[in-house]
Amino acid sequence: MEMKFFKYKGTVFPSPSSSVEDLDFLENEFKVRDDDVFNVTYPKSGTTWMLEILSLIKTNGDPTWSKSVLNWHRIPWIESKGSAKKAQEVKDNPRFFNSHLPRHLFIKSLSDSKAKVIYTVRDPRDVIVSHFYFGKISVFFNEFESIDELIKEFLWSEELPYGSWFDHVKEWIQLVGKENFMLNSYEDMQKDLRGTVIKICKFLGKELDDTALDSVVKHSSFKTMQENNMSNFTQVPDTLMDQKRCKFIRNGICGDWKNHFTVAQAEYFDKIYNERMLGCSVKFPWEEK
Ligand code: PPS
Repeated sequence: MEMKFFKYKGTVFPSPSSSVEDLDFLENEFKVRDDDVFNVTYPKSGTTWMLEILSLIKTNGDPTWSKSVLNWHRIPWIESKGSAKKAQEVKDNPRFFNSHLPRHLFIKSLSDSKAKVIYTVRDPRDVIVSHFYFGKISVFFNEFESIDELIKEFLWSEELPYGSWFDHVKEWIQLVGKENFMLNSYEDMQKDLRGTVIKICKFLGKELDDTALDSVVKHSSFKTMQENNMSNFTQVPDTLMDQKRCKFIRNGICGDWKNHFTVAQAEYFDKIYNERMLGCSVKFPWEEK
């Protein structure tokens, strides 16, 4: 029987989406180009949303591409099976990619390049809730019996796909301050999507007029994406993702954890979170009281 997960250098990855050979090629042989753009996240932090925004920025707000081509073909997950080898052949620049890889397993040639990285973070309590529901519908994550079980796993274990949230975030934010690195948050996107799109355009050196900006915002809204069959993963076979149980583009709010955590769970989470983030130089939106 095929294993659901495998390990690469100690980190867990879902077998249906990647392999040791793919990750090894990506880390050691893939050639980053200076004008590449990477949409990097810990899973369930807003990857697909950023993918949509980048697709729309690329087409100057024209939604034709987003409405006619599957999102993973528009902007592939670079660690997924065969993706890196295929990307080497791509002639067009700039290339856009998504990735959930932790920094220490990322493409080595990134360090010597001017390629841009947009790293999106999300309140880890909402990441837990989103992960909990995704585990019920997909083969990429395990299903947990209760939120309580997942909270403990999230806080203490290294065995979730793509590793620990704490390590992932702490490693990537070491690049804050570099001119080719942009730290973004799901919370900022919710608070001011237009402002975030403007920031992304500035970071990418791309100028969009007001009409184009309005179109990016409109076509990357929760409702539009939920209804867009090229963006909502309904084209993925049920055997991999069964959305009859729950939609991939599920709820899309900040603070959903308040509907799922008990007071005791929230207090326990805060305690361990504060311990594990001690000394972290970045203040995140969800830490503001
Ligand atoms: S994955 O599987 O790691 O690629 O998932 P990811 O795309 O990172 O995260 C999925 C969550 O993002 C929400 N989402 C959105 N929220 C607001 N607006 C838009 N347009 C949007 N698109 C996706 C999605 O609903 C998942 O969050 P939850 O909390 O489960 O709803």
